[in-house]
Amino acid sequence: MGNLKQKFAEKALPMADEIKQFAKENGKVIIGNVEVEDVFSGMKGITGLLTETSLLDAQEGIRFRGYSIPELRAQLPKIPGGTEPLPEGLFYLMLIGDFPNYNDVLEIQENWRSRAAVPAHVFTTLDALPKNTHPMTQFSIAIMAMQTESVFAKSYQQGISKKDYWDYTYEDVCNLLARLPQVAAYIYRRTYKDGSQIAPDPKLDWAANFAHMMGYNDPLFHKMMRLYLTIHADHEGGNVSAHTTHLVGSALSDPYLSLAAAMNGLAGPLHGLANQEVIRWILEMRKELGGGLPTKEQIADYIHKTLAAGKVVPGYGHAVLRKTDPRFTAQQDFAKQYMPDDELVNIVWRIYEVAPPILEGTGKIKNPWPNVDAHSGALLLHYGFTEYEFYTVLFGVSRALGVLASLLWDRALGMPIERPKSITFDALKKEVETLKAKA
Ligand code: NMX
Ligand code: MLT
Repeated sequence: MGNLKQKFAEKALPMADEIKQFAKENGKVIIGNVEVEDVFSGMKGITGLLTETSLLDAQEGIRFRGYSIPELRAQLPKIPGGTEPLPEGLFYLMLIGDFPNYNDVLEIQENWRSRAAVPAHVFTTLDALPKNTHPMTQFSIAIMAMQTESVFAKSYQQGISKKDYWDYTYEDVCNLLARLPQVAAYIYRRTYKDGSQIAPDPKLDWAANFAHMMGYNDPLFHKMMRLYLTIHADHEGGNVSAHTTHLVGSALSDPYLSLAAAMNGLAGPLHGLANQEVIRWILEMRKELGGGLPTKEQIADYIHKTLAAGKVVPGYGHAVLRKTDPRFTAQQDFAKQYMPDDELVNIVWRIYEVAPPILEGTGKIKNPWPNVDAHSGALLLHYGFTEYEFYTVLFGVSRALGVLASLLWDRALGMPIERPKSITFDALKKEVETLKAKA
């Protein structure tokens, strides 16, 4: 058994027993109320999931195993002389709970390199799709095509014990993480670069190799990708992609089936697709205004126009956060260092000055502040990565780290099938009447 797998088993398996005991002793303790409004607001007020990999605070933002984004940037291992974290190290942190050292990260890189061969039929499947198929659709189809390789699905058919589910899941999770960059790069090159493919470079780390296979070899782009793939990895368990992975996985659907479902959720414009929508929105605004850096008044007018048309301002708002997303701030920090004069970056920063008071002024938007998607496209465009319909695939490759780590936790902790109660409107009205009469 590899080092990481062994360490994970030592960490997670005793916790499964602890959880059983905890649930037995505390199962009836009330930790929250369900209110009628929760039924109509996407269950946001209900705590109903256990997720170990990260925890979100509405004011402070995300913490991965207790560590904030600035702490990850400071403390996760980096390439020699590097300044941004290696996302492989974050995967270790999400599984083990402690920071890895550089050798731990090298070991993960070596392990994933040994698993990286993508079966040929995945490429054949992709080649059968029209080139104008949205990259997220291609990505999801490719993950489904890879499901032929599921160690979990094959082993389950042969008959395995519940206590070993996590072991086979681990194999699928690492195979997927090893292969996703090449699959994504293949989609990028077939869609936008006449299909000429670039072989992986075994000397490079996971993020840099991904960038290299897409055709980007600027060391600063590699640096940016390490940051990008770290900060998009996880956002506790209730967001659409994480929750979908958990929900589909709870039926013992294997990691391929679960991740493909999650990517379909990430492809929605209110979730991960917002990163493409932000750039589309900014480029349309700039075109309409004749190019250049718009004034604050022009941006304000464009925001009012967007709202008046009944559309959302992409990159702003959040289901949980009530402050500027620290993932936005991390990207802004990077941009201040490496591209302070970039025009598009300056538009993003100017929108940040103008949008919050306008959104707040509507009186209904709970969070007027920017989220992760408000900044990411401008960083990519700076390096000539113009194909914004691909941006959500980059988010997806990163998000796979978090949701697959969580799925592995689910298997190790023996989490059951998920099945929340639903109710008809009539039944809800009757229940409310009865409760009111009793009160
Ligand atoms: N622009 C315009 N209207 C908004 C925005 C926005 N950025 N954010 C929220 N609203 C509206 C929302 O549509 C709802 O309107 P209505 O009552 O007419 O249905 C109202 O404000 C209340 O919504 P909230 O409770 O503030 O937000 P909710 O939790 O429902 O939704 C988002 C959260 C993130 C879906 C929402 O803020 C949004 O649509 N933002 C724009 C899209 C976006 O950037 N998504 C990316 C999220 C991060 N990610 O990567 O997943
Ligand atoms: C995410 O990264 O998943 C988004 O910020 C959405 C969320 O947390 O609900």
